[in-house]
Amino acid sequence: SNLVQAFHHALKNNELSLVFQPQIDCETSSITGVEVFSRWYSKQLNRAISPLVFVQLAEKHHLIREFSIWLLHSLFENISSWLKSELPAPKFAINLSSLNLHDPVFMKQFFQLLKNYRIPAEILQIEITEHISLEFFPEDNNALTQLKNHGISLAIDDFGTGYSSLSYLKHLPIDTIKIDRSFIKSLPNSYSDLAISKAIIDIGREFNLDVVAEGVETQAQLQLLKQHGCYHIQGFLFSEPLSAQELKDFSQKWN
Ligand code: G
Ligand code: G
Ligand code: MN
Ligand code: NA
Repeated sequence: SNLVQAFHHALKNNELSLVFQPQIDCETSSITGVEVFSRWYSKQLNRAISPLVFVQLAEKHHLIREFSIWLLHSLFENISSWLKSELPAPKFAINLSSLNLHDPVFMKQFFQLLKNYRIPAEILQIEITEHISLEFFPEDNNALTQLKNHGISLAIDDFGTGYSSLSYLKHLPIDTIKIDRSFIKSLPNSYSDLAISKAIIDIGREFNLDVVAEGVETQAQLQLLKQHGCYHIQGFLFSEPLSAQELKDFSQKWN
């Protein structure tokens, strides 16, 4: 289709870019991490296309390896430049497709790139969503264990929205869970969303996991989360996703 062709063109012609959303530690008032998102503005189509659309497209049309490799190159360039600056480096959290984790060629390239760019593995986190069934486990687990053994940390994105959250915790070497924006959105007014958010924070405490709240937009949400022991906050309240330069400026203000 038109869109597939345009995406192919985009991959070859540098139409994709990265943006970075800060994650703030409210206890120390510092940036502990950033989540990396991709952006695509197509010159041919004369509009921006959401990653929700083009990631699915890439998955469907066997372009997901090429896309995620592009992402790694672009990210590692950014990280290299960051490490040369005086600024303390945050953790960079990447969204990978589960197809990438099933792709041994991709995994091999990933570790090769890490080495070539001399990126310290500890600076990376991989976000996996739990919208994939547990049947994928034996294999996934393998890729995830490899990542973990290299020193890369693992986060479960959209925690609580899939159908196997607790099994994930039991079976995978997870470091971080992210409270999905859908549970934060109606705080502080929704009793059930508050109950769920509190339960997730408690699970984090029991399993000794880092808990990051996503999509925090208001002071009232922030206060409530802090009150219940969640101090790692990602959302428009602090910042929307930023360009690399904007992130450096933002970081300068916070450190
Ligand atoms: O900010 P936003 O509209 O970018 O993100 C929409 C969705 O697209 C989110 O669920 C996010 O996880 C996903 N997404 C954004 N960038 C990437 C990416 O680089 N890779 C993958 N796999 N998903 C992404
Ligand atoms: O990877 P994930 O599905 O969690 O992606 C999070 C999505 O939420 C991205 O599209 C990101 O741009 C968006 N987002 C991040 N913070 C906020 C926020 O505070 N409010 C809203 N409405 N969206 C947010
Ligand atoms: Mn994410
Ligand atoms: Na999420």
